[in-house]
Amino acid sequence: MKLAEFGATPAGGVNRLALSDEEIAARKVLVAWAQDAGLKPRHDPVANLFFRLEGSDIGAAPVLSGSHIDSQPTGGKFDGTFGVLAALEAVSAIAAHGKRPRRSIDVVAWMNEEGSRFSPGMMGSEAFTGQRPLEDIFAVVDAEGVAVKDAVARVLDADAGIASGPLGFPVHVFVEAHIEQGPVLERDGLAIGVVTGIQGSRRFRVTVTGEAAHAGTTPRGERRDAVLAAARMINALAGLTAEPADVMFTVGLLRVRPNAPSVVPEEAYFSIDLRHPDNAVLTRLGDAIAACCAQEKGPCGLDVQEIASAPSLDFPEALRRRISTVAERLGLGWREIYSAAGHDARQLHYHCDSGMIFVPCRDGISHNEAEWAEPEHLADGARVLTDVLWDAANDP
Ligand code: HGY
Ligand code: MN
Ligand code: MN
Repeated sequence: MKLAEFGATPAGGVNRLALSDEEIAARKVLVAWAQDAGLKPRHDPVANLFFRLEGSDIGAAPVLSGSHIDSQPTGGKFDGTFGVLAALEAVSAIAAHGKRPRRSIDVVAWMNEEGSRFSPGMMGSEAFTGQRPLEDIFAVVDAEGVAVKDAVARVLDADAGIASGPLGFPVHVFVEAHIEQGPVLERDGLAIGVVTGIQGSRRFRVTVTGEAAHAGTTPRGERRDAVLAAARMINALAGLTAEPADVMFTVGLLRVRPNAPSVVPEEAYFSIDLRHPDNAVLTRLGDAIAACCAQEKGPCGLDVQEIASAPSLDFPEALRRRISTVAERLGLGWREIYSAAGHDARQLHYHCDSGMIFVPCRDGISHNEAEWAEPEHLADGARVLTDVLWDAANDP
């Protein structure tokens, strides 16, 4: 609730975009809470933020747990934030009981998971795991032309007095707690979701180039209307991706230039977010997108860029079992569940054994200001996370 004050919207949601002033203010509160708990804060060159509970064997690869505190523009209080605060709560509780694990435990808030201000998302975890070169990440600009490189420098400056750490280090196990962002756990009346994997996704940006012209005087045959062409493309893409029924196709961003009512649009720029659990389906449909757009372009120019591609994955069985064993031990109802939403754990999966713990959220609503989760569900998730982190931090 306190963190939700940073970027709070009148409708009760959160607008705390990556590397924004709101996120800088929220980081300061996180650091203060961590220091109160006796943890050591540090950041890395892409402004990932870490809080460490030092273990007795400081040479052993640490356990890592966390998520993100950046939000969508009309985001909720819990997406990402729960995972960071549950990890902070877990480590604070361990420290408060004077218990010292063998392996250090690091809490992490990843930079720019959501990818709305700077696309694509998951930049912090991609840089940490070496999945995307730092210069590519730093070169991305937002709609105002601000580059990630400059926005990161500003955040690092604002992190007054925080130690700097390396970009990437060996990790024993990564665990991310997150609200489900779907209706299954609530429908089944279960407290814990043991996440089996994450569906694959491919993201594109399409630029349709027409010609600005007078809306009243320009004859139809002479028009190069970028919006009419984009509309035909989006409609055709919806048809292309209509089957199988569980293909997720979203055009969430559409920018028109000059975006003036009496000017035939000279440019339409739109996003494509395509997701499916079967990599073969994702390959077949994703590879057909450019041709599908080209068929509808008419007299306009067309540029289709794929900006991110991540195959569907299954988390390791042993870590899933570790989570379900803890849920059993705590007497909490659980089930296995597949993640339709993307998470930083998808990047860590290629770096170390990774897993996720879901808790229910009301009506499965997320990426919406009405997002809500019950305190006792959040507490149950944090309890499972605490035991999982403690167990893993004492692995030989
Ligand atoms: O889009 C996603 O799946 C994530 O919530 N950013
Ligand atoms: Mn999230
Ligand atoms: Mn999200």
